Amino acid sequence: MSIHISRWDDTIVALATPSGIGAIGVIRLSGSRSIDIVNELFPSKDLHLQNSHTIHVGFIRKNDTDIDEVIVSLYKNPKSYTGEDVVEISCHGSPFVQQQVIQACIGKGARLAKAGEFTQRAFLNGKLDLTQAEAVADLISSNTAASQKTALHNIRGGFSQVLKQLRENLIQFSALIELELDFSQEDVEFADRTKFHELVDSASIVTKQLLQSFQLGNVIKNGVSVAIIGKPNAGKSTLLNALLNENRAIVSEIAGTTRDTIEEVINIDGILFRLIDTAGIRDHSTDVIELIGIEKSREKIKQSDELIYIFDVNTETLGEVEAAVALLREANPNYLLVGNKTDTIGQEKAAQKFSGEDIVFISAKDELNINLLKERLVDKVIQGNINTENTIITNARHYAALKEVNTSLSDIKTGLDNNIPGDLLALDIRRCLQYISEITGDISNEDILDFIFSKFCIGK
Ligand SMILES: Nc1nc2c(ncn2[C@@H]2O[C@H](COP(=O)(O)OP(=O)(O)OP(=O)(O)O)[C@@H](O)[C@H]2O)c(=O)[nH]1
Ligand SMILES: [Mg+2]
Repeated sequence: MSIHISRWDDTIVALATPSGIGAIGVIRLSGSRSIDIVNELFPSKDLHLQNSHTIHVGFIRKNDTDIDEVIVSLYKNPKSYTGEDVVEISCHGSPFVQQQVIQACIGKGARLAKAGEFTQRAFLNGKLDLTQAEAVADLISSNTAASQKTALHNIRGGFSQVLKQLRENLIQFSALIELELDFSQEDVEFADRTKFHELVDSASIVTKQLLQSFQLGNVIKNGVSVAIIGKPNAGKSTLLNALLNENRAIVSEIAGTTRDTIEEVINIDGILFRLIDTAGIRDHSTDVIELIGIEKSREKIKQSDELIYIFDVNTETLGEVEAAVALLREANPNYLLVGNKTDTIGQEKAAQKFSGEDIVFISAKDELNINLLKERLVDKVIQGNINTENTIITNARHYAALKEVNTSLSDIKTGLDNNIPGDLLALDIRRCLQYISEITGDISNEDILDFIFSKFCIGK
């Protein structure tokens, strides 16, 4: 395994807080010279004489001029984020002051950090494994409660723990098989095949669960697109406005009001939903612009993660709803039926008229049952199994490697069923281990590492 040790002698510096004006800005240094460098700029105290994990107030001074009054925090290796000597300078939040402090550090021999370099060093020093390091990037960019929770769970090593268990079991078995091979003359079996069968089965189950969680993970990370579709005048735009709680889309009694799609984002229970109001679909329209809109609506039906099919409980018949359901099943089975305008005929009568279908009855105009609809939208995404305490895959790289793990586990299973010789079995197990290790970074190549860490922001 080759690792860029060469640039390790450098001491790196970067602004660790977002650039721009804030109450404070934190400048972080990491590397063997970080204490030296800050010490030269900090006449108030000799930082070399201070204990790790202490903070110190004083001035940063460059060429006999005070730049700012700051607080310096010391973290001596190995007990720091990167595992190296780390110094953090909390200065006042003006970008000008921050730049001056950074420039002063560079003047004393620090180098500006590259994106993700702090976390990369943490990984290379064994402070984090790759899944944890990637979770740091996810946490920084998380914009909902759910994505934050998942990322935090993985930083704490949730995913790594599951993989570690898997890996240990396989290694144990593979060691026994290798031992068997050493005694191949004697025709002994150290490794209990039945027990291993069970182990592989349970590993497959875990892997499959993780693979399935990817869809949910994607949702947590990227949000769910929901197209609101239905006939003209069904109340699609009124519903969009009710869900958003604002008058975003034009509503009118004229059929064909919405001609272009309108997209807005809402956060329900920590999940981002991208709502798309569409042009009502009707078979006969002579309006060219409306026809283009209808074409767009048809596209959205196929592309979106979820559909809301909304209809007017007064004008639509049960037969028409059933016909729509048949079409939806084919186009995009992830739909929710919404009966609108119940304020006119009442909930009960509406329920009677459309009994037999699973429908959420609402009045978009009076904002009746809008919260119930929101709950149903969330339920549909998570299908009862979102619990961010569980391990959820949100990362495409992990997903790809897990798929390989899954394949090699089935190969092992097939091998066991066919009683293949131990040396072949050992090969399959090693391949499986290889993929598991790729995820955690126990085996990694430079390209993968560079790719992962380049996605971080500077200062992390
Ligand atoms: N009584 C009643 N009227 C509603 C309700 N929701 C919408 N409407 C009315 O139905 C008409 C059409 O509403 P829109 O929201 O524009 O319908 P749309 O589905 O977006 O229509 P297009 O954009 O033309 O396809 C308007 O006059 C609304 O005020 C409701 O819950 N109850
Ligand atoms: Mg509309």
